[in-house]
Amino acid sequence: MVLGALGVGVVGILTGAKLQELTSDLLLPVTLRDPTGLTALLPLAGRFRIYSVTKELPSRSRDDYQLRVDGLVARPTSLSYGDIHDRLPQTALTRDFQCVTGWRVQHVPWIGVRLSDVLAVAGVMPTATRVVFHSFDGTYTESLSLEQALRPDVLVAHTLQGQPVSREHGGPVRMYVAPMYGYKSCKWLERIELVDHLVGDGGYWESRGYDLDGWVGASNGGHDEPTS
Ligand SMILES: Nc1nc2c(c(=O)[nH]1)N[C@H]1C(S)=C(S)[C@@H](COP(=O)(O)O)O[C@H]1N2
Ligand SMILES: [Mo]
Repeated sequence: MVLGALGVGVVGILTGAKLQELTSDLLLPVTLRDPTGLTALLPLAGRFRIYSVTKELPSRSRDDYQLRVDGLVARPTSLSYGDIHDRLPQTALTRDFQCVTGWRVQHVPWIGVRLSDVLAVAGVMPTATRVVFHSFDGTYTESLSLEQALRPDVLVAHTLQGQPVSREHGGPVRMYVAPMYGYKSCKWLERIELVDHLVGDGGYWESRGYDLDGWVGASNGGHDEPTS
């Protein structure tokens, strides 16, 4: 199903409040994000590393891009880049980005659609308990519990630091799971699958020893659940 066919349902979830949040976040002056200006002077601090577990960086044009939402949903859905960028409600978030290997980028602004808004389009069936993310690199997977997936700080992201998410960073569309370490945010996202069980260990890095729940902690907006 394409988004246009949904008509009234989609209009119903577009709200002025979300656009306001977007505007005010983007208008935050740079000086407020880095009051001393010192962060920018440290050579390696504040820089993203580019990660891919596959040899080549995958590539997909915005025109060819489709995000499938399937599994235990009422309406298996395919969203275009335009659906994600223009037709679904937009949410902006500014948080630190942190990798378990120790690097961290502070105050990174993202724009995208809340995963909860994407899931609402497809209609999650009552039997679903987990959400699996598939990358078009053909290898990487990640997952969240349904409760984690419905948090307001979990985005299907198209914009990073004011620019379209680049190929290196997992564009045209990637996950951004703000309260968790970077490995929970699947790059080159092509499919969101609703399931009723833990699939394997829960993800690529989970199979290599990382925690299933990758909470960063209070520095990233905090969370209400204990780390398991
Ligand atoms: N498909 C895919 N997604 C991925 C990864 C990857 O190798 N492949 N690495 C993860 C890890 S460990 C981190 S820290 C972030 C890094 O995002 P970046 O490459 O945009 O800095 O992406 C995460 N998502
Ligand atoms: Mo990472």
